[in-house]
Amino acid sequence: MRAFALRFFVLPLVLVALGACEPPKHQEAQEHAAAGAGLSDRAAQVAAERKLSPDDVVAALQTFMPSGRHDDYIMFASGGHSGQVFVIGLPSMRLLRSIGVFTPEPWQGWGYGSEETMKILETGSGGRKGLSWGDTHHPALSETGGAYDGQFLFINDKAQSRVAVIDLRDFETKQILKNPISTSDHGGTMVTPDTDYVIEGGQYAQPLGGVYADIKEWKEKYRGEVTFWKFDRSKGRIDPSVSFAMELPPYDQDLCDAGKKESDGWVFCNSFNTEQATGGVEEGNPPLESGASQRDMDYLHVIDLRKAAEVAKAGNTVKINGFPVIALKTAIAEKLLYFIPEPKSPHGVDVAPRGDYMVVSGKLDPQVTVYSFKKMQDAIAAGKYKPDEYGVPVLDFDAVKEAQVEVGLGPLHTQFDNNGYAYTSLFLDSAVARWKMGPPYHPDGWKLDSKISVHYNVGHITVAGGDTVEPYGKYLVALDKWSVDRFFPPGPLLPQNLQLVDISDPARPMQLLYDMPIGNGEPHYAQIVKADKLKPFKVYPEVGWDPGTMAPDPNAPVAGKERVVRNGQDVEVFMTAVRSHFTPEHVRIHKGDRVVWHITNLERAQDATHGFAVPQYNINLSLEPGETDTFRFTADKDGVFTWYCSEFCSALHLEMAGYLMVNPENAKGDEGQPSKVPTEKGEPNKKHEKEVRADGVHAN
Ligand code: RUQ
Ligand code: CUA
Repeated sequence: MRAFALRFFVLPLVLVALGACEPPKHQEAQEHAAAGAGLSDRAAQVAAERKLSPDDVVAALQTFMPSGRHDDYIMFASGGHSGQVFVIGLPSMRLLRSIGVFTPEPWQGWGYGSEETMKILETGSGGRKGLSWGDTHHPALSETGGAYDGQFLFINDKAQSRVAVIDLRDFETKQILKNPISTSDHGGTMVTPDTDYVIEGGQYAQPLGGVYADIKEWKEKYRGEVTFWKFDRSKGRIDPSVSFAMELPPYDQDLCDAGKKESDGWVFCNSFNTEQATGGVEEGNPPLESGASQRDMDYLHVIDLRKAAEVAKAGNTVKINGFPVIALKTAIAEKLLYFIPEPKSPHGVDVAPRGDYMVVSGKLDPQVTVYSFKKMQDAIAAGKYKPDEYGVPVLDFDAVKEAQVEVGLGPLHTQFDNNGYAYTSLFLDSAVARWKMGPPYHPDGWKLDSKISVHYNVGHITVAGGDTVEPYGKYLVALDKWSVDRFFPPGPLLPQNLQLVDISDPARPMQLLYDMPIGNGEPHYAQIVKADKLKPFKVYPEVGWDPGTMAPDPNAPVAGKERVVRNGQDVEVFMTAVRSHFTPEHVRIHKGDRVVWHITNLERAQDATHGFAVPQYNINLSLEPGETDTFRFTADKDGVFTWYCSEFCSALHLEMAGYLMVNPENAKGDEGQPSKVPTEKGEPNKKHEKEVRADGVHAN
């Protein structure tokens, strides 16, 4: 390793001081060393004091960000059980944001009063009260032509079978959809190359539609499924009215991936329990995990999505909970679904950048299996298949297999770089294998190149752009489920570990650069996009902006027209916020009043966010510059509630407060308000009550 570090010409003085090398050989190196001479003594001293190896020093130099310098890459990582999405800069591995998605998040005012967010969370719960967590697995950036376009992000919740849409103009969740037919998902979210569809594959087979059937009726009544959500890019929402699902046999489906380029229009999903084991040791059955690992082969599901969409559009579906589902027998009759044997409890299926190969890893098989899309098509055309027990045509393994590469123990997930290499995580080995792709990527491929240890129990890995048609390469992040000895143990529950690995030059060994502990498990998958692909708002484009409609709110409170309007027991407050003042500062209401309260943040300066916290009413808003937000409550507790700005926005931030006085006596009509704040009588303004359909799509 030292020889490699030595080639790094910015370091010679450091390395000399470390006693690690001969003097720099090249003139160029000497000039660079001279440029850094002022710091080198001290740097060498620090390196020695901190017992840093030459590799450590290189890693530090590759990841350190001087204050104010921005990261080149942005990683969107699943927040696991937090139900959020983490936004992390690379190469520094600094956490930039946790986007509230399935779980309330108070700092962002996500689910703490803000009407928009409450409605998204409520409709996204599919009518179940009190669902306040999500198990996020797979973030998926929107794509155009198979490459990340930086516009939207999707993510699934395995626990409740849900899919969310995040708009990357403001990094806020805009929609959550409860899957109408399944109770758990896993093969989502993955997008088709132009984001026409967001794929959400199921996980554990169950009676579709959430109905009851005893597990003894498995073969008759339990089913798998995959849902194809149609994305309407112009609206920035999934449109459930043109989405559909496909019924699958009750083989627990696992991950999916969308075809691209030559395989565009096809979808590939794994399964891992073609044994149809159900567990039930207490009833004399084998335990689920061993029952599900009996067969040598499970099935890769190969789905003709384009044709399936036509079948769904023609109405050749059954309705389950009102949602169109292509029945299994229709899928077979219409030639929409094929199976391919895949070895031993597969987990990941990943489509190569040109769309020509599908790489599958069997957790209990030390090799990855590479299938050729062309061979699949040939086998389908030649009619070379036999039906499985549900009548699904099974293609011949040897006819469609391109290669198998022995990579190590417990292979899970594969990603690709820009040099024709593939990377596979090895859960049991706690390592990442780099292997060379075969033709047309490399004439002499399909072989293992090298491995790097990771710490520990790696699940997914992600390469920058590594699941697109044009991987950027350069960095790989291993998402490790265990960290064991890597960090100070904050009790018996340890952080998980995101490890940054340099893969920029296939001629150099992969090099570990950084360990990022993350105290919110389990990170599952992540995607890395170039930062310059993202064009987030600096402030909302206009004052009075409604992030729900991504347009100005016609009823937004306006400076100079702040007021409190009462109509019987209905009170509507129009408030503005600006450093360091809320207008009005006093609001007098009565117990039992129904209150609708709007606030506009008038600020135009970047980062001039105000909060709005009301004690006892569980309200905390985050009002970003220009934003208008609305909350509602019934005044069921009387007393005086000092609201305050919950962002330290200015020197007089603590003075940015006001008083909500809730009189215990019921309202008798118009109540006195401070004279500067006109009080009107009249109809409460209904227009702002944005209609939200049950599926979370705005009707207006
Ligand atoms: S996975 S267990 Cu993506 Cu490996 Cu969810
Ligand atoms: Cu506004 Cu603190």
